[in-house]
Amino acid sequence: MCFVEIVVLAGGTGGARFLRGVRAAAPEAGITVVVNTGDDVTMHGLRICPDLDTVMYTLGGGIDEERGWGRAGESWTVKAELAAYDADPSWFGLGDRDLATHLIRTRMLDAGYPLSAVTTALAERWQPGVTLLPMSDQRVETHVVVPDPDTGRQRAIHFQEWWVRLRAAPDPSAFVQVGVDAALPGPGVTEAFAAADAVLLAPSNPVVSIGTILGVPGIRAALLGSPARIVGISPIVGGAVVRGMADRCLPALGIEVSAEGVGRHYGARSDGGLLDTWLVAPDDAADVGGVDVRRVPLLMNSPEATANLARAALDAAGV
Ligand code: FO1
Repeated sequence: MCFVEIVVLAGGTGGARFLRGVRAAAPEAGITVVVNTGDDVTMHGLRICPDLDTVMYTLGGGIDEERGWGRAGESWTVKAELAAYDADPSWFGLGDRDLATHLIRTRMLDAGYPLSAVTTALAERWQPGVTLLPMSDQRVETHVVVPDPDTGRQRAIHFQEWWVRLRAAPDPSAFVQVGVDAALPGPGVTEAFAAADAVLLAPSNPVVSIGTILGVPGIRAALLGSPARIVGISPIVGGAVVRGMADRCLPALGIEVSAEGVGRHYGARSDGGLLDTWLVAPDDAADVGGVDVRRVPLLMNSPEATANLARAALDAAGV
């Protein structure tokens, strides 16, 4: 195989796992990951980038496999000390090892380095084997519109508060990307799509991960202008999410919680949508007009299964 350039759009845990499969299925390829930064949050004065860290740790061998986020072998001493001071927020899991990443990132951002440069610097240690590109160097934060428990009035809270403190319990009526209008595609993002031989939409949250990336002005057009085929992998299997809470996000956009619903939401590239091919689980129906739908095992429950899934996606992309 000649040198192949693969571009993957990804969010957190599911996207990171899928990327391990892509790396295994195409060890000679150049892999560039455009990562969602809408989940980013500032807490205790530190800038935290959950999806960038989850991909970096997962591919760098530092992830806590069971949680799917944060560092393996973690301890929570600082978190306990903060709680002892009643320092809010105490509901977010800041691990001692993980804190080093946030301290370095915050120091570099404060020194004026853009997030993309910070990400490159952090990845030096972890050697993820892929190029990590934040979707934007400008801050874009996902906020969730939910009814206020006391007044019932709609109010926007940060995604992390909804996702972690409230466990996505309140029904969201909308997701807002704060700052997106002033955001530009991160350095290297549009170039990556132009040079791509394959573009993959990882089985990440279609609303707050894939949707947030594509909401950055210029990214959707760059994606659709790519010479590569665009292959998506359904994050919904058998009408349910495999992991995460995409099922709590989809209804807010009127998207059916099914492989077919998400496929139709992404739409056919020939019709102004995103997809050339849509991969769904063997038992899932997915009649998505204008899209090549293929049934493949989607459960990433072993390195082999994950590599096979990635290989199926790359086959569909023709690489
Ligand atoms: N997810 C949780 O469910 N609980 C947490 O306390 C938590 C802390 C956390 C800290 C750092 C980090 O990088 C991720 C963390 N996550 C936590 C996951 C995070 O909320 C989600 O992974 C993404 O934002 C969605 O993909």
